[in-house]
Amino acid sequence: MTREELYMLRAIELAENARGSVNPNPMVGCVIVHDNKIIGEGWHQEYGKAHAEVNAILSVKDKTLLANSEVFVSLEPCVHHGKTPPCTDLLIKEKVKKVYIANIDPNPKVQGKGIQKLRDHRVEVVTGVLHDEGRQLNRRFFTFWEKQKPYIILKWAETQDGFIARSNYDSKWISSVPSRKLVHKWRAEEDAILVGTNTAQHDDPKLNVRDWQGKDPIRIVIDKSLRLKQSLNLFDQNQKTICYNLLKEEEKNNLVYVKLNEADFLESMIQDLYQRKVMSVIVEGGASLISAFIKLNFWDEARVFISKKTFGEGIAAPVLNGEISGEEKIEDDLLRLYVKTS
Ligand code: AOF
Ligand code: ZN
Repeated sequence: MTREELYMLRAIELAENARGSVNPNPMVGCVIVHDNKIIGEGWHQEYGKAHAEVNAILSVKDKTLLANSEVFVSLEPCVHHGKTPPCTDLLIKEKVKKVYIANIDPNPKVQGKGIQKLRDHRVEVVTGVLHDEGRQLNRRFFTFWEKQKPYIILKWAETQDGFIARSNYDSKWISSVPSRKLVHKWRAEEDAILVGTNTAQHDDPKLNVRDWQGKDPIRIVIDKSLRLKQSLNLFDQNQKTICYNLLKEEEKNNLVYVKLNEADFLESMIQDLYQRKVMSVIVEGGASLISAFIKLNFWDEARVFISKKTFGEGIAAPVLNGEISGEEKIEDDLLRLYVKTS
């Protein structure tokens, strides 16, 4: 690893601190180096608050060192007046010597303009340092802007013999306790969590974060003919909930009903979520909803728990033709991770 990559790795590590706190903004980290020593570090900590570069500059004790320093930032510095003033202006004002960037910001308000402005002001710019790592870190953000849709994660647990539930829809409990805890961590990392009608009816899930510390995601439920009982946990209004259906459009407090057409139901639901700036969705079932996402090629990543239990009969688990990107043992379960290749 080169020295530039090493400093960028630190910037990416700092960015990671913001997981779950800055959506729909990207996670960004920044390291300031003078004479081969790190003199400042920062990251974008909270949506709407100071960007990584601002926090890194604030952390520098001797501000006179900024002129002639090198700045390593995981995303191209912004040029727009958003919730905060442009970071490029700050870097130019502080007369930093060189800026290293992992990725160009795909947000059309920036998209190369930050790099151009720095160069126009004689700040040297190097791009693409740990490019792949930067894209992996902010894969939700890149998908959101480049494909104009939320990043979609499919998640399910299946038995050794390939069932996701028994024929009576009973699916408790296929995966182990540590696996279920991990799912709560995942919930806190995504903007929204989606279930279909059968899962809502049979499991009566709360879809909140209980076994982990973090924010609750937006709950999304599909209930085409509005047959779900209002007494279900999903409708308790404790969390923002969107119910996609074919019949009514309504908004009361935390509960939003959105009416869609049958013909392109899932496509328009995804489009609506994009418009609402939902950057990522974790789909927690059931089998037919997950299979529909697979059929439409609407997924980006899948996380499958394979338990040692067997059911012998039941509802078949979805079948995925993705590339296995990793496997991990979690107590008695095998967690298999898939990424979409095309
Ligand atoms: C940076 N450094 O640390 C981040 C950037 O509404 P605002 O002002 O917070 O702007 C959000 C946009 O700014 C976001 O969509 C992305 O393009 C960029 N994020 N840029 O220079 C940062 N978080
Ligand atoms: Zn900025």
